[in-house]
Amino acid sequence: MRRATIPLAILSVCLAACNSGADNRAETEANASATRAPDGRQYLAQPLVTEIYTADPSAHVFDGKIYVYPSHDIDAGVPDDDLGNQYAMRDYRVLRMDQIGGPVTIGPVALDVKDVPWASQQMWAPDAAYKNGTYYLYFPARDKSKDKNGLGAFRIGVATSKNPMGPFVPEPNYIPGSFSMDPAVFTDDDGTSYMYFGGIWGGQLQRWKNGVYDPNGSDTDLMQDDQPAISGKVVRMNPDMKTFAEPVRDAVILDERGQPVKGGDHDRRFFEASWVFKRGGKYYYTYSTGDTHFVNYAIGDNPYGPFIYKGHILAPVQGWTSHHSIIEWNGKWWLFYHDTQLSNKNHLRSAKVTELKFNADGTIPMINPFRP
Ligand code: FUB
Repeated sequence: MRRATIPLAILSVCLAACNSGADNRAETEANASATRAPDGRQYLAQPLVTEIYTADPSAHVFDGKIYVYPSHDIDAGVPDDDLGNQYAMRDYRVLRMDQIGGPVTIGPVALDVKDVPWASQQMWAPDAAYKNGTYYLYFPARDKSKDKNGLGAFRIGVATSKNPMGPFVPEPNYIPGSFSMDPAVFTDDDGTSYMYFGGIWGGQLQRWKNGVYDPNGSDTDLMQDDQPAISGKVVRMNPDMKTFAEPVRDAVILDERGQPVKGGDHDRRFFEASWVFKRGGKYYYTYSTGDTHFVNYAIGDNPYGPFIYKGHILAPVQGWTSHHSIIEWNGKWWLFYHDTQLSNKNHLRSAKVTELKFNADGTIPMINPFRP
């Protein structure tokens, strides 16, 4: 992955913000007063928290409060590469707020990779769900196999808790039939839950064909520009919320002519970061385009798709990755996203939130993460 090239002056400070019950160790090395990007643009929003780095924010409303399940970025000293090895996260911490813009509580460690029997490393973007008194934390990590790069295959695990902040107890094995990364669980009005997941390049989706993994497979999708793009995945969950109810399906994105978006169409093709929400009876499938750094949306009539491509939701943020979630709260819609404002390093990101608006026809005006 692309390396950030513009260094910031380093000011190590304890950025004591709105935090209770959290580890107060300052992890950030940032200029606390930086409200402009290195190129002079002004950020649209400020980080939710500054004591720790948080990314890939999956937001939910549970019992009237807003909970955010982010990746917990750390600096493991791993250089940037196209496989994402620099994203060497080891645990999860949950954020809680009573209202958007209010104080944010950082929870204690909710799950540590050392407590997950099947996982070796890289606790990437998680999500959460609630059902019948139990909270479910879904998380990707590499298993203990070795591919051509000496790295494990990504799988998706689940852990449970009676408390939305955790701690979560992991199942001994990953979800049977799961693979790749970036799980996002959407629960429809009838109570049926679906998991959307997958990512190409470092997320390994291109190595999976008909349910079989090739540990020597390609590290990118660049070999199939003229073919239909590799699709993200969707699968219905069993009522136990720990297993898949059916074989995994493709979440296909079609262009305006009803043709599958092509692999070479990097402004539109799926890369990672699935998130689905429902509005006006329509299913909005949202995702990141990876190497072109957009968050996009496509609309379908049912949870499986196909989804018709509509446009960009979020223009490129500062940093290589873009990953988001969308919730309705207090009569408005909100986009949670991340950027590298506090570090200017691709792997040390900060979650943010801003309002998401809709046009009368259900389309979404693109958000610029910088002020005009
Ligand atoms: O945080 C690690 C990876 O970076 C996520 O899983 C991707 O979505 C990207 O944000």
